[in-house]
Amino acid sequence: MDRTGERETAWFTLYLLNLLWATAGTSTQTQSSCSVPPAQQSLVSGIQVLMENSVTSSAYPNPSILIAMNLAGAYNLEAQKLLTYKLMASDAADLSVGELALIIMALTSSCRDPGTKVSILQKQMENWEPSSPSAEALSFYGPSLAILALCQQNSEATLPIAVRFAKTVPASSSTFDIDTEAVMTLALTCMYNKIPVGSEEDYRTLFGQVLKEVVENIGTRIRESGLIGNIYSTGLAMQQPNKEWDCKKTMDAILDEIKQGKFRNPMSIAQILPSLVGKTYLDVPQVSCSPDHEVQPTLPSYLSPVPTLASNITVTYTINNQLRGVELLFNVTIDVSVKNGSALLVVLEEAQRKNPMFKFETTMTSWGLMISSINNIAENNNQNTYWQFLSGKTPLSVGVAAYIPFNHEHITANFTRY
Ligand code: B12
Ligand SMILES: *[C@@H]1O[C@H](CO)[C@@H](O)[C@H](O)[C@H]1NC(C)=O
Ligand SMILES: *[C@@H]1O[C@H](CO)[C@@H](O)[C@H](O)[C@H]1NC(C)=O
Ligand SMILES: *[C@@H]1O[C@H](CO)[C@@H](O)[C@H](O)[C@H]1NC(C)=O
Ligand SMILES: *[C@@H]1O[C@H](CO)[C@@H](O)[C@H](O)[C@H]1NC(C)=O
Repeated sequence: MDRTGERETAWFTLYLLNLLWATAGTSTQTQSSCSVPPAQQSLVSGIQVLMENSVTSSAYPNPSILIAMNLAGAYNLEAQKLLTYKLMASDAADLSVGELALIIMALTSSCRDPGTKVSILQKQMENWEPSSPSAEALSFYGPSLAILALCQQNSEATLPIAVRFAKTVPASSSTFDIDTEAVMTLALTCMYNKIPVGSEEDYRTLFGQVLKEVVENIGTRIRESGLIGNIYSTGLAMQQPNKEWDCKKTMDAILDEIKQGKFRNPMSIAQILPSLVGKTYLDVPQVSCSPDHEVQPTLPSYLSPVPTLASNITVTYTINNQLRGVELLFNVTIDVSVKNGSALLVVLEEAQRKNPMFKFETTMTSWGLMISSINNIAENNNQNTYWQFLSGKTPLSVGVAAYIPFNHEHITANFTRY
């Protein structure tokens, strides 16, 4: 579809965007109604400390954590330094466009020059194209991060890349997940705000139209509880500058989830923290790097460890592949006994110990361990296949290292497509 011809909608789009976006667009302010109440501040500093303390010399160097701590104001200056140096030393050749983009934003947020990483990412994005005409929505997450990072470094050079990107978006926009739409919104907002004065109006129409669709779609995913999508997409979704929604309700819902201990994974904290301190990824180029925060924050009491329970539970575990290799199809079930309170990962290990068919492999990622292969059937990015985990028929909302099964639960690992 040729969007540049849609002149009639152009005026409406501009009108709408002027309502939705701050015109200058350099820094985003959060409405005062949407800030964390003083009485709840310790919840926020509590998870920030948890996130910062996850940074060790042996841990996966996670750029999202550096971005979050710099936007919020780092407490742990050692962790900040360690992460900055590790990310500076990372080799761009081994990284996906999304990883590269996050590292560029992370180094920028630490006031470091990302150097050749920017030109490498730009080259990669010049050659980028969706894997197929009906490209999978999830495959836009990394490229959206890339447009955002490049826009912040050199918006003029990014313009042709972003135009091509925006033109590929509309066909599948209704199927996007909230996480992807949130990042896409940030990327296109950055581009929209940096269209050079006097350039063709068509850019505004193009970016404006896609933005309008995506922001409207995010609007339809605001739940009764105030969450946008699920709890782990809400942090990213809150960064979109649509001021129409009841931000206070969303904030209260998130603070409640934090109280319940749902934000222990450092990556989940890294994605929610900017919104809790009234910042977005659009603020990355404006971070001031003078040292602040010498004081250690007060910690809330909810972080006390869960007591370990002595009794064992039984978990039924099925591995199912109906997708790959006619002679390789399998659907096998095993009962395993594990200590009550164990993570699902322990169930997988116990199953593997009892029966070699349940052999599995993992990959380390920013979210933790991902199950990449079971019984020699491996996920494949080009074929959009992966191991999905379900409880009964419901997909799990966290990974195997975080999920705690209950007695007689039926967990399935199903090889499927996204
Ligand atoms: C794309 C995506 C996927 C793709 C990744 C492959 C691909 N080719 O892109 C697929 C479909 C495989 C996937 C699978 C799952 N995902 Co996913 N995924 C995402 C998404 C939208 C973007 C990730 C990304 O590209 N990041 C950018 C790159 C640059 O960063 P990265 O760290 O290198 O990215 C890698 C990791 O994110 C990893 N990954 C993706 N999802 C998950 C989930 C877990 C638990 C782990 C450990 C790793 C992991 O795959 C990425 C590519 O290698 C995020 C959204 C978000 N808010 O982060 C959700 C998200 C991370 N996924 C989530 C979940 C729950 C899952 C599943 C557990 C779902 C399930 N029921 O099976 C499975 C993993 C199961 C397993 N085998 O271990 C949740 C995690 C919540 C949490 N607190 O743990 C998120 C936040 C979505 C959400 N809002 O709920 N996912
Ligand atoms: C796989 O096994 C489970 C549990 O035994 C069963 O409910 C399911 O119908 C089977 N699925 C297929 C595709 O054979
Ligand atoms: C209890 O679970 C552990 C693994 O967590 C296992 O090693 C042990 O054998 C189980 N005990 C019984 C009685 O099944
Ligand atoms: C397992 O522990 C939970 C609390 O964490 C408890 O509610 C449940 O009854 C326990 N189950 C068994 C079988 O001991
Ligand atoms: C498991 O994956 C297969 C292949 O993609 C799919 O047809 C089936 O519906 C999935 N089962 C569940 C329970 O999601």
